[in-house]
Amino acid sequence: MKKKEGFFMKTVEYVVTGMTCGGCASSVRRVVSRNKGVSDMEVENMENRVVVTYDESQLDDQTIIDQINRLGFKAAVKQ
Ligand SMILES: [Cu+2]
Repeated sequence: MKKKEGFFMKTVEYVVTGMTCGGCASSVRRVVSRNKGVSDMEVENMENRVVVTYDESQLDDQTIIDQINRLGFKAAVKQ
């Protein structure tokens, strides 16, 4: 966890299954990147991988996971 401009940023990797094409990846990107506090995001549907860097005073893992699941995919924090 590093301090950046007064906020606590963290980078979390999620395993997301069900993203079968670039369109799936775009919808995940669109929904999650809209959250306040997201500073960076990577989506790789071929690798079931989503990486989000966010300010944990504004957002949390469960919110991100719920948003992805609501789109019809299955998300979990990578262990
Ligand atoms: Cu798709």
